[in-house]
Amino acid sequence: MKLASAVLAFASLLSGVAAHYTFPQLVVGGRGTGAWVNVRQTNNYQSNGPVIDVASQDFRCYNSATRSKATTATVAAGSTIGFQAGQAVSHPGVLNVYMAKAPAGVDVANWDGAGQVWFKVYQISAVTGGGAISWPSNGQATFQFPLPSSLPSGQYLVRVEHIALHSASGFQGAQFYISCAQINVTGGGSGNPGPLVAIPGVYTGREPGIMINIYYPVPTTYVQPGPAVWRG
Ligand SMILES: *[C@@H]1O[C@H](CO)[C@@H](O)[C@H](O)[C@H]1NC(C)=O
Ligand SMILES: [Cu+2]
Repeated sequence: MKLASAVLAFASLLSGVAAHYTFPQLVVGGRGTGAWVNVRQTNNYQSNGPVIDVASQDFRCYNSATRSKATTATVAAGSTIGFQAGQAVSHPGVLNVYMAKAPAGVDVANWDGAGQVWFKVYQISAVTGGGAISWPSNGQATFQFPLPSSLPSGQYLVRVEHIALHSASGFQGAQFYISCAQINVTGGGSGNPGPLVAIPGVYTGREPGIMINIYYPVPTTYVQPGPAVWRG
């Protein structure tokens, strides 16, 4: 009996770990560019565990332990890029992608993304209605989105964030799965991306879309965390 419950507890621990995920690949031209090639290797590259504290420095690129840099991929403004997860996203939740332009004369490989410099370029929210809420990002492994053609040329960090909400009814219950890629945008325009936010800083952790019980009562609306998407 004791052994059986220990086995069960261990099995549920394993399934909990297996349910986690990372985003190790940038997608360019519809193809993954290899794990941790254009994406900075994150601290959780083996554990797949999430970030919980939205105020920590690791909330930006989650690489304080690896201190990793990546190779910078060259992509055209107006083209479609994306991220590929190591295994399909396996928690109900929502996705955001933020970008930040490295200051003039600074190689993005040597830049940490500090300051009020991030804008949102893509999101996948929840769908509500008919007494139900659904999570279109759940079960997907690849997330692709267009770069606006008016995006200025230059080097950028691109940060993906999946917010898992399966146990988010209390403060710091939401789980953030994060990584940052490096891109060099060519053929860009003269757009003015915004609104700009700092990361960390963009969230308190108490937003209605972050501290939320998704099961009961079933939410009738959902407020996507963060600023509006900049569409160029
Ligand atoms: C970015 O692209 C420009 C234009 O092709 C090129 O001159 C520059 O060397 C590239 N920089 C990096 C870091 O890839
Ligand atoms: Cu998990």
